[in-house]
Amino acid sequence: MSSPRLIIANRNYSSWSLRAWLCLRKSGVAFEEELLPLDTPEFAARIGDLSPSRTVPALWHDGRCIWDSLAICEYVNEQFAAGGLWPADPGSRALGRAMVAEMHSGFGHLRAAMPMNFRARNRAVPQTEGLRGDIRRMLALWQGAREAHADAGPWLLGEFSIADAFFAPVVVRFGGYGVALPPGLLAGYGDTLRRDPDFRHWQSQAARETWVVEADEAGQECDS
Ligand SMILES: N[C@@H](CCC(=O)N[C@@H](CS)C(=O)NCC(=O)O)C(=O)O
Repeated sequence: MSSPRLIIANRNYSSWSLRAWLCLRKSGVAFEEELLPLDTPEFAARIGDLSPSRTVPALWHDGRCIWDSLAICEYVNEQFAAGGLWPADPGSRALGRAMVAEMHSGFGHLRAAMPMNFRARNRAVPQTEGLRGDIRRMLALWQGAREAHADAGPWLLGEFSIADAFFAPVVVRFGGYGVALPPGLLAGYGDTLRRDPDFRHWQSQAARETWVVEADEAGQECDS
């Protein structure tokens, strides 16, 4: 078996890359990374050979290309984590999958108004009804998951799972856009992520990045 190779984009902006990368790290498998900076001639020149959808992340392994973040997380779970990136309990697993699917296809207002940017500090955006609704829904989703799994560990479903990989970028956004996590289980959940060594590793690499996409100033970095 060859070692997997993950194609990612800027660590500051690419939330979909972060999700796949976190799952690979948590699986413990050794993997290579190749970073293509968004909005650069290098990205335009290389992406067609590396990802059929022309998006990142893309995972290459044993001659296969998996080009979507959720499909990558599920592949990593099967191939390198012996299923350990989902809880053993079928109900918890189903909840996690529903949460991740909702993140992957929903939260349009939040994704449009609050793109992930590790550099963002105290950003203010118009508080539309749609955005407020997405934030309420997000917090309710997390609260329900934490309440049901508080005895099983500090992550959303107890132990770290794909759900945590999927919501990590939202914790980052809430930090940059001044959305406070309510005290108790959710504040604790934010702390769990921010203290996690793998998350911190990504964050410290993001801090060393120098590329800035033009959209950064306008808050339109990446559909994340
Ligand atoms: N549904 C895809 C979305 C991936 C996506 O949109 N990635 C962005 C970077 S975060 C991208 O590659 N954009 C390409 C571009 O802007 O040219 C997934 O989950 O992997």
